[in-house]
Amino acid sequence: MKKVIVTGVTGQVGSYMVEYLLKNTDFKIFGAIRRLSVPNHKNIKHIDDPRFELIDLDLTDEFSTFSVIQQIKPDYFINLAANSYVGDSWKMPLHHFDTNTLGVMRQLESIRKICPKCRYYNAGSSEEFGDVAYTPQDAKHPLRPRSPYGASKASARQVVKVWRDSYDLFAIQGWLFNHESERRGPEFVTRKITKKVAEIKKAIESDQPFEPLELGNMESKRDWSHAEDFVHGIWLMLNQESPKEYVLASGETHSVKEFVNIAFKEAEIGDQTLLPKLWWRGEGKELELLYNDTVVVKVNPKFYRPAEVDLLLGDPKAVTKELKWEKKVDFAKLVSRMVQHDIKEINAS
Ligand code: F7E
Repeated sequence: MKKVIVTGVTGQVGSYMVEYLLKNTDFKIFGAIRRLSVPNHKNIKHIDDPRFELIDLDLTDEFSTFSVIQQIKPDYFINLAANSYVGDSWKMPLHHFDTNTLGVMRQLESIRKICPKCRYYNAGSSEEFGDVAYTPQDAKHPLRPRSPYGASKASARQVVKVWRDSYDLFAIQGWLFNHESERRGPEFVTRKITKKVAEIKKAIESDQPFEPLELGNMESKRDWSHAEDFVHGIWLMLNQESPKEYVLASGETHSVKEFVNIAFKEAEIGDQTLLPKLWWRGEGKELELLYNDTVVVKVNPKFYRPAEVDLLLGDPKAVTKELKWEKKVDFAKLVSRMVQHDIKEINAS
């Protein structure tokens, strides 16, 4: 039986990857988790299959990386674990590099010594493109990161390339543009919005007071997909004849403000034209969204970043043409799924 190690299985992409592999292969899947004092297994607790086993692996620990790879000798290694919150990367840049860059080097060093035939994927990021030189961004776009997180992923890309070229490994780092879901962590803007929209809806309906949603830069634009669509793309990349890196993206870009608009609409809170009315006032750091006369969204400058990536729009043409990958969930459907999930969750609590 072939063996796959997937890191980051408690996260959204990792948990979807495990479900995908259980459904589409007959391989044994080892889900690597990092020991936490308060474990968070919410995204994987429903997975009950003898072909799925949890193992301990900390990306910052060379010894645990080496011994896990030596013990399992995997056929595939899918590295979806990372320190992934861009906003925090200015606060702990060294930790981002240790996990996201050196962590990759630790894995590749072990793989080349123990099981050089193992196929390796590391999650790349559109944050590597950063201060973009042209739009849409494809695999030829230069690396111009704007955050320590982006720099850590761009450096990991060079590590993957050097190990691939030097030791003839099947090692790739495909680019993932933003990917969201009902399993997304609440620190990321999409889930922060959908959770709060559900909370505001409940408060309005039960005539209770509520605090407004506080956001940073609402003008920034992102190319958002559903995380579940990307796991298929990652698997296609890993199973090509020779290692080639692709961009996975929806090919649409929307501002944070647009996301907010659609989320409120999906929750049926107010309307842009009818009463009760939902309307925008001001701009930049003064921008706010009102429901009749009540502020429901406002800016808190603490959520602005020291340097922003203003616009990201990925070009998925190559992966669509060469690997036949296609997205199934578009932007409207993504927002709808997340909002409806959070309304259900808050009503059940
Ligand atoms: O921010 C703006 C923020 O934190 C999106 C990670 O998965 O995707 C993700 O990185 C945008 C930014 O994701 C708030 O300034 C406004 O422009 O949801 P985010 P991200 O930084 O794009 C890439 C592909 C990755 O690789 C990363 O690991 O939204 N924004 N107001 C805000 N962002 C947050 N988090 N919170 C706010 O209040």
